[in-house]
Amino acid sequence: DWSSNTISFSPAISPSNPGEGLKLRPLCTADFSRGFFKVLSQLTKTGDVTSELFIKKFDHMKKTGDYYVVVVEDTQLGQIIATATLITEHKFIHSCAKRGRVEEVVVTDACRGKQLGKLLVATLIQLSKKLDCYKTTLECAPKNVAFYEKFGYKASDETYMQCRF
Ligand code: 16G
Repeated sequence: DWSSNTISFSPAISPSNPGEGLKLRPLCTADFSRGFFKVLSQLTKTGDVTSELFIKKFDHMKKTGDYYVVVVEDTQLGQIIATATLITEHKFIHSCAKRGRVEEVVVTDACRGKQLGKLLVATLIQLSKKLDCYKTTLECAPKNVAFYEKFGYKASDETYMQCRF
């Protein structure tokens, strides 16, 4: 079973079968012209990113081996409709373990209600287990807490802090 017992999909979908006319796969450079940034812009400010800058960043991420950027493509339209990223952070602690970070989970507004967010997060949690991460964490808006709790995420007793520049 690819997903944990506590997560169920109705209708049944899976990474290899995400829904009619849809494909779940790793990000590729051609996705720049398939609206990848339009999807990201529904989460936060993306800034103006040229295809050159995108490719440079993509190549850097790929080289590290620690970035798992997945997308869902509407194959009919040739458009990206959802994305999520797993990053593995390397540690000396916990016997030189890895920590998983789930980032940039976004489903384009017109395509909500197809369980795609759930599918992406379940897929990345499964992947982080397979990669032997000792934990996986994320930050989210208060309105999304209930969504992530379904996967076993709990508010931590640690306080999330940030410095913004
Ligand atoms: C959310 C995202 C995070 C993203 C941030 C961007 C998830 C689970 N969390 O917290 O990955 O980096 O928004 O917000 O998708 P910012 O532009 O304010 O940094």
